[in-house]
Amino acid sequence: MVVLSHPIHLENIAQIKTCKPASNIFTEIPVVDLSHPNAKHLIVEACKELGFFKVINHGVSMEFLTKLEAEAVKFFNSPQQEKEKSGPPNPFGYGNKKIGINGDVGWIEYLLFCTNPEVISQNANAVVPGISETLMRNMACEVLEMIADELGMGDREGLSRLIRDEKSDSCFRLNHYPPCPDQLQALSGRNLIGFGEHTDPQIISVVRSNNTSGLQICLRDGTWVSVPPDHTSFFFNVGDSLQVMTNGRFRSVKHRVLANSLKSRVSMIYFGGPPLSEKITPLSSVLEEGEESRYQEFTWSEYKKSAYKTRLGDYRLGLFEKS
Ligand code: GA4
Repeated sequence: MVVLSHPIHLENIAQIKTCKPASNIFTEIPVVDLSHPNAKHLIVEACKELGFFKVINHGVSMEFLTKLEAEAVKFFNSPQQEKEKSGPPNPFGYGNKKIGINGDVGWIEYLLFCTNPEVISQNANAVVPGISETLMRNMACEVLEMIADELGMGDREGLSRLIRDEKSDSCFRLNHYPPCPDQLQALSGRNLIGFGEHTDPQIISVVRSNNTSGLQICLRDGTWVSVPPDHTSFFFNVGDSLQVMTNGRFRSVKHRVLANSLKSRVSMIYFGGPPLSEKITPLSSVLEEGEESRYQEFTWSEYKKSAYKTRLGDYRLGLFEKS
């Protein structure tokens, strides 16, 4: 268990939404063994059905993952004033409870940074030694290459190139969800929302967390289910851009995080985004003859600008759907 020695203060707690403690544990998360010959097929099936899957046999040692986690814990354990030096997040930097700029709040503190060298100067302070996005970007590329293969794109690197590109607009975040305060749990029997429901705007996201539960995904029928944590694996979710690139065949999964009543949750996430000027439009290899795009054409820059004007739970793709 991760022990963080600086509990977060209780101010503004009333603004944070609550939710019944997780009960619906989902045992059917698709598990993809990256070394298995059938992996690419399983990935594509999971992207269509759930927009979410877990990757095992990824080749990253537990020793390395433990080291990364320790760096993140060290950062969150440092004095509040030190952390604040990397904030506020506009949009990159250290944030505490406030998410985005449109009024969302959660039981969370985080560090958000951009991985594009052209933007890095804007968040020079927001760097944790030893933490780099390379590992998770490489894994995202491997998975995108399998997807491209399975979708018959011809060019195996057609998708991964978008996030390998030096102009790729990807970002990385470290999250710390402190335990839900006893007072609140006892009074209402409810958990605080750590990160409210949302979909990720980018192409694909890779998540690694410690062994604390909290992540939930929304199934097709609208049921919220809890994802059993697994600190040895990586979880992947489809983002809005990949949903558009597959003309709605892949599902950008709605997800959220509930605070755990007993333990801290620490996670790190890589959000693979394309260059700003990239047109987000359905891949010709997925379209059937005569099939039209369900979305108006837009660039990643246009989508991102529009996304940053929304609240977390808004349906961001709605503005770009053809009527
Ligand atoms: C959700 C996915 C990523 O965490 C993120 C988030 C971003 C932020 O935290 O600043 C956003 C959110 C995310 C979507 C809508 C806007 C922007 C907060 C928010 C209310 C870094 C991202 O790219 O989009």
